[in-house]
Amino acid sequence: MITVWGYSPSGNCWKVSTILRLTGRDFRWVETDSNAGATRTPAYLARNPNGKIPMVELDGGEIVTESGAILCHFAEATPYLPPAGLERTRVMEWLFFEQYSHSPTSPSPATSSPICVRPTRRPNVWPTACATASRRWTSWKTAWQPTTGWRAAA
Ligand SMILES: N[C@@H](CCC(=O)N[C@@H](CS)C(=O)NCC(=O)O)C(=O)O
Repeated sequence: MITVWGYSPSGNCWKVSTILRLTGRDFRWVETDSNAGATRTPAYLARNPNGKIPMVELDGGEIVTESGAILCHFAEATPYLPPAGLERTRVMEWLFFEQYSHSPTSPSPATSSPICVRPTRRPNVWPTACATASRRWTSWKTAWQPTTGWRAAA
């Protein structure tokens, strides 16, 4: 079974549990309090030398880290990720924006709201790139969304 090492208050970890639920997968959650040093143990670092959560172990024992990569892995070939091409590139725009410009300055996960993006041309199709909301999300949505046809899904 898929195993997720995550910390419940973390938005990056919320993204992982969300895509697993959206795609109907069973998974085991190992609560891992990074504030209490749980990502600095030798056992954890042996699996993920970067010492961060979320971390996923696939059915075959492979380890996958980085929330955006994990989202894409589980969204592949599902309604939650467009096929290769410009619409997938739009998803990547959001994923990279979220990691570089949003996530590092977002408020605490406890005050954030979950969001996804999707193309308005295909309502109710391809909600993806789940992340945490903040004022930066609001400004991104105002400046970027009208020019691309993408909008917040939740
Ligand atoms: N780019 C990474 C960021 C992961 C990250 O920063 N995780 C935080 C919790 S949200 C963490 O593990 N912090 C503990 C630490 O850095 O020691 C991702 O998206 O997965």
